[in-house]
Amino acid sequence: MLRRQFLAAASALAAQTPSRPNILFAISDDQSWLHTSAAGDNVVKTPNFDRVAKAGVLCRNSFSTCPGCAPSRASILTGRSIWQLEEAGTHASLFPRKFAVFPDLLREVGYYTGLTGKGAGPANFKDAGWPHNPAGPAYDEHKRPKGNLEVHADDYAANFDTFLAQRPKEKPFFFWLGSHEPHRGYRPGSGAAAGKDPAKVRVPAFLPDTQEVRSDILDYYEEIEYFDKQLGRVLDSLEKAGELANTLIVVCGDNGMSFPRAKANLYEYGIHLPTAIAWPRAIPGNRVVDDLISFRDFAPTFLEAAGLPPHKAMAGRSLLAALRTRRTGLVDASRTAITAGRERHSHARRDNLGYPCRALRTRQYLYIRNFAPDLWPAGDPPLYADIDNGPSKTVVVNRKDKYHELSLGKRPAEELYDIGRDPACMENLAGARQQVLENHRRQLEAILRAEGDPRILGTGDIFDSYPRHSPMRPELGGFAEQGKYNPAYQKPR
Ligand SMILES: [Ca+2]
Repeated sequence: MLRRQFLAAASALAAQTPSRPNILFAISDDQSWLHTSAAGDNVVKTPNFDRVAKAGVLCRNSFSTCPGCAPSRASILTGRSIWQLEEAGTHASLFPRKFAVFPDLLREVGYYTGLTGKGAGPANFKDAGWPHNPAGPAYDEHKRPKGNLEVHADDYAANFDTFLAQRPKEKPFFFWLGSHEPHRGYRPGSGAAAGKDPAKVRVPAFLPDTQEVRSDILDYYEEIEYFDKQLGRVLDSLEKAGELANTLIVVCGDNGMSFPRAKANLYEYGIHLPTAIAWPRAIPGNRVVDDLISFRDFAPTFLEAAGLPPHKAMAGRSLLAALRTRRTGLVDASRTAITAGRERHSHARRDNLGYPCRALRTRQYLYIRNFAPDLWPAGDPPLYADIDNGPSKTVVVNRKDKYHELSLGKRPAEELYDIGRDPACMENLAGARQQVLENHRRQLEAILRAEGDPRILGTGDIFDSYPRHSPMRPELGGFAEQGKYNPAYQKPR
């Protein structure tokens, strides 16, 4: 009934919106907020991210709801947080068909939709009954050599051109450009080989400052630049087709950089991501906005731009009103906090357990609640499989010092960081600022309760029962059966 009412209202509204915009959603894979030229990095070159930010808005405080690929993407598609997504709140699990995703809603009111590269996932859509990736039908024909080692990658821009040529001209379109970059693996030394200077890299404080780590960061930058060049060609195609002015463009990532204590962690480098938004016809450009924005706000924003009513199942709030103003800095006074969380990421612990935690980020502080502090946050030793393998991980694992402890050691039940002073999240102030801690704890609990998070309601083990549909690691012991519910944690719904 809800669905029928929504569609009836949607069609009526959509019919009254004659110049509905096209929507281009360009998402990189594993990129932290500081790593664009627009954010002030002097080594990585992202002229096309910057071009979107200049044409529109650079959102400097924009956060994914999860520091891992699949739950973050499911959250973007549904406008919900990971604790509202059942299996889709964990990595490489099912994506239940019952959840409404914005590309489908757009298609139902006349949008032509398509996808290249990485959409939702990794997740099992087929067994859940989806006809294709929830992000859209795939346009994935073209590959191209990437960089000096001739590694082949998707030519997203060529795929976009195919999509553009095939679209019915009378329809607005939605296109999801899901770059596989800068996800690992990298070609070791590719950044330096391309002429990038390791001496200029700013190494985050939680990583040891070694030549291996600097070189690894340069390789990561090289991958970001591949995404940016592809984005540039897509923008050129839009311009050539005369569609640039009436296209709402969002460029962002899905979770933070694939380095220890970043991706798969609720720290700043795990959830604070780049975001640039433009729509030349409707959004005044050349602005920087500092509101706290959640990636679950994108879906409601797209629906509003397309003339649709708010969707009741979506927890995010449209950004459109704030984007349409000419204001900079703090625009919407009500955006005082965002939330994020994680459950299972890789198969990294005995019995396929996750590392359950939730975070509240306010303008000054980041509060983290670790629900199972007895577990290993990066995965059981010696694999630490919640960190993707690479040179920086090897360095951190092999050192037996504070860097090892920061990334791999167990963590207390509560953490609190003063982000203005400590964006690398080095000094836990949970014991030192009691009042701030209590305020944040209370605020987070209230939000999670209101949103029905099983983890705060005492039934969070359900997340550990969900099947993993990607390969598992028998060397971790315990329950490790791919595609099966974990009998030890199976709870009735
Ligand atoms: Ca990712």
